[in-house]
Amino acid sequence: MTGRFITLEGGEGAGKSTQVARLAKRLQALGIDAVTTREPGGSPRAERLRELILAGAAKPYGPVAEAIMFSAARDDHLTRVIRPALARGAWVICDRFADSTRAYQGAAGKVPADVIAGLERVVVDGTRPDLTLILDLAPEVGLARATARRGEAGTDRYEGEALSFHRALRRAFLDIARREPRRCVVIDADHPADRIEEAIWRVVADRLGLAQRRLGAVHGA
Ligand code: Z5A
Repeated sequence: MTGRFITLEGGEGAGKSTQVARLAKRLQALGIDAVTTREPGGSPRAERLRELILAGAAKPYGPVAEAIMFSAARDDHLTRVIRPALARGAWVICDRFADSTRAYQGAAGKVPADVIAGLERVVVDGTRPDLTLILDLAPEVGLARATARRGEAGTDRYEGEALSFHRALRRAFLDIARREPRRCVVIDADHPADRIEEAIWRVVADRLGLAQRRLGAVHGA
């Protein structure tokens, strides 16, 4: 028995965490065992690495070392959480995954593509997402949302990067979607959350064959 693996990707404040929770709720309403998780983090050891990375502890070592640290966290997360959940038939919905390494450390951070691909080959191996939803939003809008939510707290490692970095990220995610259309779907994230939720639900139902599972049940039909 194997479950389904769905990842959500995109820039800061695109609404990934919001939509991960909403998608899980709708799947659970259909009786599906839906597990939500995130990267970096998702397992106790990976969460410890998350704290270090987002506090900027890896930054002085350079982008290659950061890519290795994200990959180390991913390795533990895959081993302890994602693969066991998929093996028991659960649907795993993950807030960021390997595409974030490609975009942040690869395209925007200038780590060579063959290094990123090598790390992915070793760590991700066969556990590739069945579906990746790329929430696309102008970085100015996403950063404003992230700033409004943060209030007085300081920026983390990546929120403090220049706008040009965030624009490069957006291009990188769109490029990934263009190269892998069977896995990736771009969702316009410049809409109210309810509308994005509906768009995501249509894609999930269509791509992962939910029609047979009484799609109407979530609306009480
Ligand atoms: N990173 C990396 O470099 N390499 C890697 O391999 C991986 C990650 C895996 C993780 O930080 C950082 O690690 C990330 C990339 C890097 N960079 N940063 N910073 P994180 O998990 O703390 O941050 P994030 O992933 O960017 O998430 P976020 O900023 O929390 O954004 P979000 O999850 O996409 O959005 P949200 O939390 O759902 O919503 C943000 C706010 O907007 C919130 O107040 C919502 O209520 C609001 N919101 C949500 N949707 C809407 C709509 N539709 N309209 C208006 N307002 C909305």
